[in-house]
Amino acid sequence: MNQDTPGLARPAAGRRGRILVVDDQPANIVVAHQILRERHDVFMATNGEQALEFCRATPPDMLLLDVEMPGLNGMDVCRRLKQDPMTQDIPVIFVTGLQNPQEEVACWEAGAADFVSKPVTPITLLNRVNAHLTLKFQADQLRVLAYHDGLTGIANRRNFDERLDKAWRHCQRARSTLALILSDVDLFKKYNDSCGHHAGDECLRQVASAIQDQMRRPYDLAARYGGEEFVCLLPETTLAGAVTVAIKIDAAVRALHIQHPASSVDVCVTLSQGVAVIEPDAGEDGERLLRLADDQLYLAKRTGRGRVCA
Ligand code: GH3
Ligand code: MG
Ligand code: MG
Ligand code: MG
Ligand code: MG
Repeated sequence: MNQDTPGLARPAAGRRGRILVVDDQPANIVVAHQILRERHDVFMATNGEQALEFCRATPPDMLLLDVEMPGLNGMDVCRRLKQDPMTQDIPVIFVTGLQNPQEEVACWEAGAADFVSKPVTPITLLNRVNAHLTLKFQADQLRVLAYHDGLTGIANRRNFDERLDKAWRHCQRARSTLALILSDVDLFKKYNDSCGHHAGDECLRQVASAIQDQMRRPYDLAARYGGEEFVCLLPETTLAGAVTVAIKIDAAVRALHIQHPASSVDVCVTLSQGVAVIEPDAGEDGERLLRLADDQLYLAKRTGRGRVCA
């Protein structure tokens, strides 16, 4: 089937999907591959364990899943995918020879996005796949928009709030410390006044990127906290470790050499930073950690700006 086949729906932006076809009978995989390969990248697994492993290692955009397989059956696979935050958003279309309504109910309950019955009609399979891929791509795009700052592209406040909650609980369980850095651009109102808002926006983009570059571990998060204020969340980090990161951020921002003609701190843009660390306690949430870091930030401002206080 080519692009112009009548009745053929196109997925969002004509993007190719990564589709995992899971079936214990290789002949069924071959049929699906022939139908999908022109528009999508098709991967295959011949049992449930293989499918789960593939999804955890390199999450596909969609699964076409056989119901009856030896070992883990399709419903088991679907249930497990839906339980894991890493894989729960992957749509699952069951490809089934079942005629039994109770089994259909069980598939929906396991988290199916849709059904296609065997033997498959090529255009029906392709249209179902394209329709669900479109939804998946749009949902992915919405998540990116909802969790990232429009100006700088780094994580936004909502993203940070959710991650702070998770990191708090993680460090509480692991009995480790959680560190936080608040970084505020010095005399930024004056920067805007002397260089213009457009330059101000560009300055924030560069500062955000310099801060982001200092996040070296997968669980570290840099976010725009608001206005000209940024926050870094560093799980399982000591105060000394976090201060080291703050000093690197300070150096990286100075190294941008963004001229600040109205600054009394330096000839170029600088940050004031407050660092705090806490051993998360069951009785509270991240608010206290934020307050502690904010107190240190205030101290950095009061004692001359362009410095790190902890
Ligand atoms: P301080 O050193 O005490 O932090 O002084 P400041 O001028 O940086 O702090 P203040 O809170 O007085 O001003 C922050 C300024 O940041 C004012 C606001 O217009 C500017 N700002 C906030 N968000 C943006 C933005 O998205 N783009 C631009 N260009 N400016 C912004
Ligand atoms: Mg089978
Ligand atoms: Mg400021
Ligand atoms: Mg302010
Ligand atoms: Mg501020």
